[in-house]
Amino acid sequence: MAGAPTATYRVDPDGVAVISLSNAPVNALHPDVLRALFSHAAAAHADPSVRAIVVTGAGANFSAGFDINQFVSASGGGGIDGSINDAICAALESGPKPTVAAVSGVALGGGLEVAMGCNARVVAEGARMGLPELQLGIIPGFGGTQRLPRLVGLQKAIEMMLTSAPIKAEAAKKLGLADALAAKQHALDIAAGKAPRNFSLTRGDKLEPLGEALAVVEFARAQAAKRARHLKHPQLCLDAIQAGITDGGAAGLKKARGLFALLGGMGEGECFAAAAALDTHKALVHIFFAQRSTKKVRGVTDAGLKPRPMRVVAVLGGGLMGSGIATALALAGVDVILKEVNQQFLDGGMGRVKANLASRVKKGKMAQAAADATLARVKGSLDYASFGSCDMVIEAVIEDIPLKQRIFADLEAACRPDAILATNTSTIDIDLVGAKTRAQDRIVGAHFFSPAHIMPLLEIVRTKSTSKQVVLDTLALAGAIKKTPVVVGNCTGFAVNRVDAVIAGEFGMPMGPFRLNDLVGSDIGLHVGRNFVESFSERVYVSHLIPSLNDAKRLGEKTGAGFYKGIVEKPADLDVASVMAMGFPPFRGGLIFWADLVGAPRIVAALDALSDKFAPAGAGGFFKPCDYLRSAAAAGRKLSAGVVASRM
Ligand code: T1G
Repeated sequence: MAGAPTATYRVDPDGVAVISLSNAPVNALHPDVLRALFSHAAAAHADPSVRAIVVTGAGANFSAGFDINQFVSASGGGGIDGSINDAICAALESGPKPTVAAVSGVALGGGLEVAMGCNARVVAEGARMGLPELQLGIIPGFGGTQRLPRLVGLQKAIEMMLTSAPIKAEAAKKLGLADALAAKQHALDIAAGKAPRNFSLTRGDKLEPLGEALAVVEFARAQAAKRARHLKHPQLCLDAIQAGITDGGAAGLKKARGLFALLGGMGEGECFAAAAALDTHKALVHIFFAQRSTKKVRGVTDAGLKPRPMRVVAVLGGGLMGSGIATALALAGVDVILKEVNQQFLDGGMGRVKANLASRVKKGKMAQAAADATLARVKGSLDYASFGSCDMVIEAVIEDIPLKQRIFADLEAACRPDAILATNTSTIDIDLVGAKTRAQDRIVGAHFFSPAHIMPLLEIVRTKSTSKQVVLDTLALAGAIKKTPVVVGNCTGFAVNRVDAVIAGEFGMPMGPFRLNDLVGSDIGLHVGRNFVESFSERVYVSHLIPSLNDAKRLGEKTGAGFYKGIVEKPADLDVASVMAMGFPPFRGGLIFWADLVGAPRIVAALDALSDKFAPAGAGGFFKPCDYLRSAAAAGRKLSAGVVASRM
């Protein structure tokens, strides 16, 4: 059980005060942590027995930055009165005693800014440091726009802020962001005058001359605008950096009256507040938590079960999908058996895995030796002889029901009784795939998106029989191979989905027939169908599909299920899926979040207008807003408040 957010304090026998940021798991800077940090620092400065101060993090990490929950709860500074930057200056940078940050794990955002407020940084191997605030639609708010350029140079600092990418300990040392000695000794050396005491807010030795510095900022502005012309906050970040360059770091910061205050001129504070007021910020914070919430599945991750390690995973089929899945697994250190039906196909599959890894080497994402070691983890096979060693099998062969049924029956015989049997099908009912086995409880859908080693989403499809343990294990595997999982229910709509996708996407109709049916309602479909049968009996085929849907009360959106079901657990899952699989822009927060931001009334109005526009061509019905959308608009209700249906 994690303790309350705070910072602990002790003074060791050498007169070093150690302040430890404490808020498991990543020491996020909750206002209580900041308050404790500043008050302990004040105590240390006032204590004559203290010669130097070391700031560190409890556990494995220094700090992942400001507590992002505070943005959601809209409590803003959470009671910090707008003087965080003043407090960092007084408590860490320019108090009577020297301060050293001892960094391990991550120092991100506000965490790195606290570390930069200290007079030196000592960084452990494997540590990662960065300012990823722009990824949340805000800008560094605790002095990062002023201190980072002065520590690592303007160009590198801008790159780090605009890309949000962290750097590793070794690079930090090379750049001058880290000082390489042991923290305690370094603090004592500064106190004794044996090592320089750096004030990163005011030093200027790494900054280019004014004209050159402004040109660097201008270039970065053009680049940022080209990369994402919709986004304002990167320009706000550059505004803050520029203000610090023209007026000096202290002046740039002086105008900042704290994290969320709108007081002051064009300093970091104002730019922060301007960024924080944008919808982009709300959308990106939503996506941050939505991505993490997909890993929590009610009744599964809270059931007190432990995920079993997936050490050996077999992949059936070495085509584009199978080889991509094998690559993703091997990259995560999993031993892979890649099975094909003949040597020629197997050679092709292995070749594709090799090519995937070679492309990573070419892009500088991994060393050749690491690629060789990864490839060595993939063993080819033409039979099931070694399948007894598998913790899991992922089938990725062609979409053929009898073939898959045969394969799953073979797998049941070849694998241990506890092995997970997963299918990558995107179109076939998972229950049907496992119909010829007695292994339904360990059959699950593991739906990757192509190319599987690159696309970040993994849809985990559970049937009514899939056990909690199997869902949990597959969730854990998704984490291990760095995929964002979304757990969805099994639905025969997969096939329907495909037909709709072909007609709507490739053929160009705005909406597929099954989707349209769900929008209009199967009851209407039945009524219209009967009219057709009566009037044009020789020209229609009498299908039992629509009457069956009516019998099952699957009338479409009005009853929450039609051809399609509601198959996701929460609206945020749809947001994550739309961002990860459809390329929906993350800064808009995902499909449902965006719709709520825009508001149901605006969407209804736009759809009505389209409906009117296309009515003369007989296509008005395609755009007619459904009852759910209309009722949400009329009641001023959020769409996410009642979303149950997924129609990706
Ligand atoms: N605040 C609150 N919770 C956080 C958090 C944060 N900053 N960072 C992580 N968590 C939670 C996360 O929700 C999850 O919770 C758990 O920690 C583990 O995270 C003033 C304003 C640190 C690299 O943007 O990049 O400082 O789901 O599952 O893969 O200028 O989390 O378990 O309940 O992601 O090992 C800037 C965000 C803040 C860093 C760890 N900082 N975090 O990754 O585990 S704004 C960031 C991360 C700021 C200042 C500004 C990653 C991580 P739960 P996880 P992980």
